[in-house]
Amino acid sequence: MFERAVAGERRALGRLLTLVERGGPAGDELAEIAHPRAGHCHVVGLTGAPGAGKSTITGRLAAAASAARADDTPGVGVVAIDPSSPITGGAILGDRIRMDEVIDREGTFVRSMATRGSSGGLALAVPGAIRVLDAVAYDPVIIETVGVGQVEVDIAGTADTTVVVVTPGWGDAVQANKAGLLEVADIFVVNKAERPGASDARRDLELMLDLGAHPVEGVPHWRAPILMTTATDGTGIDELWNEVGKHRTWLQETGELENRRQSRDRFEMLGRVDELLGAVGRARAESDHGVRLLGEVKERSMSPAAAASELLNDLLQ
Ligand SMILES: Nc1nc2c(ncn2[C@@H]2O[C@H](COP(=O)(O)OP(=O)(O)OP(=O)(O)O)[C@@H](O)[C@H]2O)c(=O)[nH]1
Ligand SMILES: [Mg+2]
Repeated sequence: MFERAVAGERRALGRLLTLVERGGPAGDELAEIAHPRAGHCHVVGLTGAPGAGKSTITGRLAAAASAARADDTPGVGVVAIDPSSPITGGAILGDRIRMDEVIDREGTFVRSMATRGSSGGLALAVPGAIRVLDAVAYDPVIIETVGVGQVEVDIAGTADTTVVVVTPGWGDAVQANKAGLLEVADIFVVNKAERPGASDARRDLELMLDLGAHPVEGVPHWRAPILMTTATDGTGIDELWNEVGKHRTWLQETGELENRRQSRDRFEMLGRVDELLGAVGRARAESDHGVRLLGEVKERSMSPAAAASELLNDLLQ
């Protein structure tokens, strides 16, 4: 199936991404196959408040990127993380429709992933999806997440280039700051820039950047540029794409790219460690030993923390 996806079969690629989402042995086997062939694509994370225009921007960016692609490459991969539950799955469809209006179908592969309340699953599924798209030569890969929870911010923050989208209006920039988005932003976009208050939003961001900027000597510093876009009609999208390219070059020239990739690998490996250790712990909690320890906690002769250490004692040496 992997070879068929490499040969350009979109259905095969879709099925591979389903395997990634499901996890388990097939997902792991796929990672073994894909990992040696990955590592080439530029990962762009796009994040911001609900309704800021992320999907519209993503569609436009993907169109700009796929127009610039070489003939022998498949184009742009898009992973849209949908924070809604599977029950209210309508939002996934909504994303599709908004993106479909602007997307170049030939040169773009769009995949929605639902969080389904399992942040751990998502933290593993996203790097897995990037790896597969990368291995079958999609470049760039754009990840859209709603920047509301820590996991979403973490995911956006593991991209090579993170774009934070805000809109004009009271406090949007301040909210982005509170959510920890300012620190992870490589590029800011004030979208819906045709609306009143757009230049105020830009000024707020400039101020916050000034306050937060502490360039350290000897450490490469990138000051996040602030771009104005009207995604609905495409204004400013070429400039945004251009800025993503500049950031990519900067990452390569300063060695920051290597650093980021390493932290992405680390993020994924540690996510896996959590998962594996958690599984071991849960299995042991069901054993006689685990039940006995839980009894001690109930009798208050042992704290839950001490019981957990005891349960994993041999692993913690
Ligand atoms: N006026 C105006 N509306 C815009 C602009 N960009 C997007 N919109 C509209 O804003 C709404 C939300 O756009 P989306 O692209 O779905 O925003 P999103 O951030 O992906 O939304 P979620 O994924 O639901 O968080 C849609 O109705 C868009 O048409 C813009 O530049 N100006
Ligand atoms: Mg969206």
